[in-house]
Amino acid sequence: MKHAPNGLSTLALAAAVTAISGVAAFADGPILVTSAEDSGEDTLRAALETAAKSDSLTQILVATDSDIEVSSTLVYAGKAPLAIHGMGQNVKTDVDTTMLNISQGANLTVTDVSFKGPGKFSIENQGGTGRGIFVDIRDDQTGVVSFILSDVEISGFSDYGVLISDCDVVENCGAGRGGRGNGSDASILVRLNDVEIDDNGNGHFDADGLRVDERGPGDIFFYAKESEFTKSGADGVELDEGQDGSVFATTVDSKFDDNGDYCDENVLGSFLPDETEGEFEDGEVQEADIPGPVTGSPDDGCFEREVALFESGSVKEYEIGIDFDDGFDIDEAGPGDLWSLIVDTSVKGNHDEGLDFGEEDAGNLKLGVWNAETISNTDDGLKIVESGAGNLSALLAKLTAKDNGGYGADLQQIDEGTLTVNVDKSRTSGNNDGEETGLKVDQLGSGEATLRVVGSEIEDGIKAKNVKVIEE
Ligand SMILES: [Ca+2]
Ligand SMILES: [Ca+2]
Ligand SMILES: [Ca+2]
Ligand SMILES: [Ca+2]
Repeated sequence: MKHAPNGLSTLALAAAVTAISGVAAFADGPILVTSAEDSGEDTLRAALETAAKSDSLTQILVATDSDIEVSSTLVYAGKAPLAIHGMGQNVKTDVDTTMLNISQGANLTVTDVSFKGPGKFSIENQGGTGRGIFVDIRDDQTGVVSFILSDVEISGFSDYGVLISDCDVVENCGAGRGGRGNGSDASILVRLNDVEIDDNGNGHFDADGLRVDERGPGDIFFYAKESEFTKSGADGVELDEGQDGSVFATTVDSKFDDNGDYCDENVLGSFLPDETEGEFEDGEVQEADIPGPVTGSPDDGCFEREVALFESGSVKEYEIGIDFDDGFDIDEAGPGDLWSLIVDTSVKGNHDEGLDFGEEDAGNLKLGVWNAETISNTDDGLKIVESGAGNLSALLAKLTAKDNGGYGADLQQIDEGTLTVNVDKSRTSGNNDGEETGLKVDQLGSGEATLRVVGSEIEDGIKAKNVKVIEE
C-alpha cells in the first residue's frame, strides 16, 4: 500500500476533495485526518465524532503519512451521509473488535482506505464478533441506504467482513429462507469497485465475507465490479431478502473463490457418529435409537442434523453432516423477484455450492451468466431454485462448469410456473460421478418447461425431468 505523500498543504488536500465530490457538497468543508494516533486531535476517531454532529454529508479526508492503528471500534453515530477518502492507508487493529460501526444506518462511501483485523482465526482459534464494517439500519429508515466502496480491502476480521443489517434481531436474523426478524421500509444499495474482501469470518460460525440482511419492505441492489470475495469462513457474499421486495445482483470481472471452510472437517470429522445417515421401515427405529445432536466439539453449530419421521412417530430417515458454505448465496423470500447477472466471474473452490440462488413465494427468478467459471466447488457449481408462484428463466452462455462435487448446474422450477433454460457455448465436464451430472434441469411444478442447448459440450450429460430438451 502506498502512503500519503508528504508536504501536501491543507489547501491542496481540500482542493483534492472538492474535485472528488463537487463544491456544493461541503457546507463546512472536509475534515482532515492528519494524526495516525488511535484518538485525540486530528485523528479519524475525532473526525467521526465531529461528523456525527452534522446534519448533512460530511467528507473526511485521511491524509496521514502512515497507517492508523486502533484498539477499539471507530463509531459513526450520525444519521447524515458520510464519506471517507484515503490515500491508500490501512486502518489496522490487533484486537478482535469491529473496526467501523455505522450505528445509525447512515449512507457510507469509502475510497482508497483499507481495514485490517488481526487475522489468523480458525475454528481452533475462534474470535468474537469483530466485523470490518457494520452498518446497523434504524427501524424508521426509508428510501435507499447506500454502501459504496472503491479501492478498499477488508481482511482478517473474526466475524463478517461487512454486515449491513436491516433486521431488528441483528444477531439472529437467520437465513432469508424462512429468515427471522422485521426491518425498516428502506432498500439497500451496495456498490463495490475494486474491493477485496479476504479472510474474514474464520473465527465465528456463519460469518460471511459480505452479508446483507434486508427485511420489511425494500429491495437489495448489489453491484460488484473487479472485486474479490475470498477465503471467508462462511459465504463469500450472502444476500438475504425477506418479505416485500426484490434482489437485483450483478457481478462483473469478479471472483468468489475458496469460501466456506470455517467448519473444518479435519477438526470436526471425528465428532460425527459412525453412521451419519440411515433410512428405515415404519416402526423399525425410534428417535431415541439414532445418533443425537453432536455435542462437545469445538463448535457444535457446525453440525446439521435432519430427521424425518413416519406418522407413527418412528424414524423414516436421518442425516448428520457438517455445514459448509458457498461462494455467492442469494435468498429471496416473500413477494418479489430475484434477478442476477454474473459476468466474467470466477467461482472456484468453495466448500458448498459455487452460486446458490433461491427465490421463494410470489415472484420470478431470472439469471444471466456470461463467461463464468464454476470449478472445483464441493457441491454444485450453480444451484438455482425458484419456488412458489413465478417462473424460472436462465441463460448460461460461455459457462465452464467442471470438477464440481455435485452437478455442474442444477436448476429447479417448483410449484406453478414456467421453466426456460438456454445454454449457449458452454462446457461441463468431470462433475460428480460424470453420469448425467453436467446439467440438471427439473420442472417439479406445473408449466411449460424447455431446455435448449446450443453449441455446447456437455461431456458429463444432461438430466432433465418433465422438460422438453432441444439440442442443436
Ligand atoms: Ca427494508
Ligand atoms: Ca421479497
Ligand atoms: Ca419472491
Ligand atoms: Ca414457481
